[in-house]
Amino acid sequence: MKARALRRTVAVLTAGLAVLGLAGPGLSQAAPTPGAMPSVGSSVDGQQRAAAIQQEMAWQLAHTPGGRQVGTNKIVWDKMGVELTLPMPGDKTTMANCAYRLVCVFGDTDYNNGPDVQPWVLGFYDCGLFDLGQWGRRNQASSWDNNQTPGTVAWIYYYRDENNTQNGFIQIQSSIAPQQDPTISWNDAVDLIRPC
Ligand SMILES: [Ca+2]
Repeated sequence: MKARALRRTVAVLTAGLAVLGLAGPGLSQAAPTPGAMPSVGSSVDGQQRAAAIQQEMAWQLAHTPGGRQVGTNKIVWDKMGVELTLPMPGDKTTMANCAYRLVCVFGDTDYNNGPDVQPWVLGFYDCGLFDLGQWGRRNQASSWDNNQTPGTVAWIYYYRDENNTQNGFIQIQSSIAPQQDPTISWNDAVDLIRPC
């Protein structure tokens, strides 16, 4: 094939793909880039919040591989034993939302009844050491609920130096189930959690 004919073929193919991409709703949407978490701004109404949740869900799935979306506002990482919920407009998350056998960390104080416009809940149901940075949520946690089997101890920590995690981490608090803390003593400082 001559160069000009090849160029024309490529151009036609490209145009065809562009048409295909624009033809179906959703296909033309840019894939979420796991860079910065989408921001909802300082003030949102219910409709804006619902749209922001959709954006944040897409961002979270791209940012933290291995998750599967199980509802409008919930993602589960089965292999890690972790789930994330983004409260819907009007939702008031309470302690009761942290299911039995889970330890839950909330982005806002009072189990997300505080002032944050972009609240979240991470629930852990397996033992291990988890870096909240894996979900893009270091330095945000403000309350937590240890609803594991009675007597199970959980810990939260912060890194000595977030830019060099080789320097280790320090315990902020421990919790013996069932125990709830509406305000974590070091607000917006949690980097790591050990559910058990
Ligand atoms: Ca917070």
